[in-house]
Amino acid sequence: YSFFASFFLILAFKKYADKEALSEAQRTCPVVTCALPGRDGRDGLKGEKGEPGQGLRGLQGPPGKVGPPGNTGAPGAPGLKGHKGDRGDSSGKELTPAQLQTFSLGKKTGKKLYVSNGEKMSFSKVKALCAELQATVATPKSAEENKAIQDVAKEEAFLGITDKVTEGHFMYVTGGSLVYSNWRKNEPNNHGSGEDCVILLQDGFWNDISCESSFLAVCELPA
Ligand code: FUC
Ligand code: CA
Repeated sequence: YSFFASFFLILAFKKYADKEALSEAQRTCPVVTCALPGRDGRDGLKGEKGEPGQGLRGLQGPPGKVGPPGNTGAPGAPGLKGHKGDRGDSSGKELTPAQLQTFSLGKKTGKKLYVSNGEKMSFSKVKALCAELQATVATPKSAEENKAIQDVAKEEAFLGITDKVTEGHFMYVTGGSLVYSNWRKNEPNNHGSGEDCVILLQDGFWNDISCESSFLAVCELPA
């Protein structure tokens, strides 16, 4: 609105100024020399660019799209020095798990070693546990071995002996008939629904018992 108002004001003022100039010339010019005013001159040169406007700025637009990924950075600095490794084996020999076990348990060469984890379980669990140790269920083949198992067993313990194959004929689970026995008086009696396993009692004598009952697990490592 103000632009148009200003424009008409300028036009109105110019018309008035031209009229004033003409009447002034008619009053002051001598008759002979006086001429009528010429036509309007050409447009002047374009003006300089104006100062920025004072109006309110528009609202900020939404953020632009995410740019492409940057280049891979330079490699990082080297990490800290690691801990010292284990001792090497200068002998060039490597120990098998069984040899390592034999060594850590202080097993004497040429002598069986009896070991227990102090747990009570069924006979099948005892066999599985001993197998994991690359061992068999404790099986005394002499009075000396029977005493050695007694020393390890703080409770009644399963022996590696059953009559599962033929009732009344006890054998080693590793195979073969008994070469030594230490039955308590009136045992084996295959009591109740049947007893195919054997336990070493606290006094060192043997009793046939159910294989499903829980007794101490004692394993033996071969001589
Ligand atoms: C005796 C033993 C059996 C069982 C029973 C409770 O008869 O011979 O094995 O232990 O007692
Ligand atoms: Ca019995």
